[in-house]
Amino acid sequence: MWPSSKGTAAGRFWRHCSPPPAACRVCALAEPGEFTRRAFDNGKLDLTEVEGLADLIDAETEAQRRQAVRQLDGALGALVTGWQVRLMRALAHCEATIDFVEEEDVPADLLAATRPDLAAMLGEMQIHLADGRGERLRQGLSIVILGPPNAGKSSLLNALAGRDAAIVSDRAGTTRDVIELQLDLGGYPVTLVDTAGLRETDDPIEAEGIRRARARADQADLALVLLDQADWPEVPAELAPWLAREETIRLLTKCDAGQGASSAAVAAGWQPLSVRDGGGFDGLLGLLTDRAAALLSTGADPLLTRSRHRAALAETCDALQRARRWGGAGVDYRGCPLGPARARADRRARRCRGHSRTYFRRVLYRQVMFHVKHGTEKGAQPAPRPFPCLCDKQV
Ligand SMILES: Nc1nc2c(ncn2[C@@H]2O[C@H](COP(=O)(O)OP(=O)(O)OP(=O)(O)O)[C@@H](O)[C@H]2O)c(=O)[nH]1
Ligand SMILES: [Mg+2]
Repeated sequence: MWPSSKGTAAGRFWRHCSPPPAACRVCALAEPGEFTRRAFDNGKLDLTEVEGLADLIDAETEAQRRQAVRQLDGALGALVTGWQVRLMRALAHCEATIDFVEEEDVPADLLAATRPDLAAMLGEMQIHLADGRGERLRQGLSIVILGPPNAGKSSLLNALAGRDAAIVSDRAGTTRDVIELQLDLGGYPVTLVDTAGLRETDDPIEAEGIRRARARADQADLALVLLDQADWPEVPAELAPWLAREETIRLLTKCDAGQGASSAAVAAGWQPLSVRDGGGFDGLLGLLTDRAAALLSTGADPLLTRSRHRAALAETCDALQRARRWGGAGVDYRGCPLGPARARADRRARRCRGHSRTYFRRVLYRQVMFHVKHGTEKGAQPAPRPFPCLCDKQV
C-alpha cells in the first residue's frame, strides 16, 4: 500500500495468488478506468489528459503514440487554460466597465483594452479550428483506390497490405462493396479503401457498390486513380472529378504487359506501376509515406484531437465574435451577452440583505480578478476568497 496519486485517501493492496473473497465487504476489484476517473474527479488529471491516456492505450502507430503522450502531458490542456485565463480577464474587465464605471479607480478605457486580446485569441482559435491534423492522426489518413473495373485496384490493395485481403479475378466487376484495411505507413496510420470499378451499369447491386465507392472517395483524404496501361489514353469520364484534384495520385497499372507507360502518359502525370513484377511499387510506397507525413505530422503544437474539442472551440469563437460586435463605442448594453452574469449578480446581491449592492459587486469583481491571478495553475486548490462573501453570515 502507498499514498494514492489519484488524489484520494485510498490505498491499494495486492494479495498474491488469491482473488478477493466473495463475501469481503472491504475489498473490491477496480472497474476499468476507475483510477483514471478518480484522478479526474480529484483534479489530478483534466479531461484532455484523460482523453490523451485513452488515445495512448488505443494508439496503433508511433505518430499516434507521440500525439497521445503530448496530450497526456497536458499540452492541449495548457493551451486551453491559457485561453481561459485571458477570457476571464476580459470578462472581468467587461463586468467592471458595466458595473463600476462611475468608480474612480476603474479606468474608463478598460473595455477598449480587452479588444486587441480578444481579436488575437479569436485568430489563434480559428487557426486551431482550421487544422484537422490531430483528428486525422487519431482516425487514420483515408486513402481510396478508384478506377474502372479490372484496373487492378484489389491487386494493389493486397500488395500494399501484404496479404490477400480482397478477391482478385479477371472478371470485370469482381469487387462490389467497399473494403477497408488499416495500415501502418512509416509510423502513420492509414485506412486503405478498395472500391467497386466505376462504370455505367444496369445491375442494381453493382450500381449500389459504385454509389458507395463515390461517396467514400468524396470523404477520403487522398485518392489513387488507377487505369490499365492498355486503356491509355482513353480515360473514362467517371474519373474526371478525382483527376481534377491536385492531390490525386494517377497510376498506370499492369505496366509489365503490353507497351507499358508511354512518355505521353508519364508527361500527363501517370506513374507506371506493376504489382506483378513490382515496378514502381517502392516509389509509390515512398510517395504515400511522404504524403501521410505531410498531412499528419503534428510538430510541437498541441492540436484538437476530437470532435468535442472542435465543437467547444467553434462555440467559443462564435461567442467571441458576438462579444466583439458588442464592443463598439457608445454601446447599448441592454441585451448584451453579459446580461445573465449581471442578473446572477443581482440575484445574489438581493439575497444579501443589509449590505450595499455596490459593495457586493466590488467584492465579486475582486474575486474574479484574484482568480485570474492566482487560481488557474494546474492542480492548484480553489483560490481562497480575498474577502468574505457577503452571503456568509459572519460578514
Ligand atoms: N499483368 C498484370 N496483371 C495484373 C496486374 N494487376 C492486376 N492484374 C490482373 O488484372 C486482373 C484484375 O485485377 P483486380 O485487382 O481484380 O482488378 P480490380 O480493379 O479490383 O477489378 P474489379 O474489382 O472488377 O473492379 C486480375 O486478373 C489481376 O491478376 C499487374 O500489375 N500486371
Ligand atoms: Mg476489385
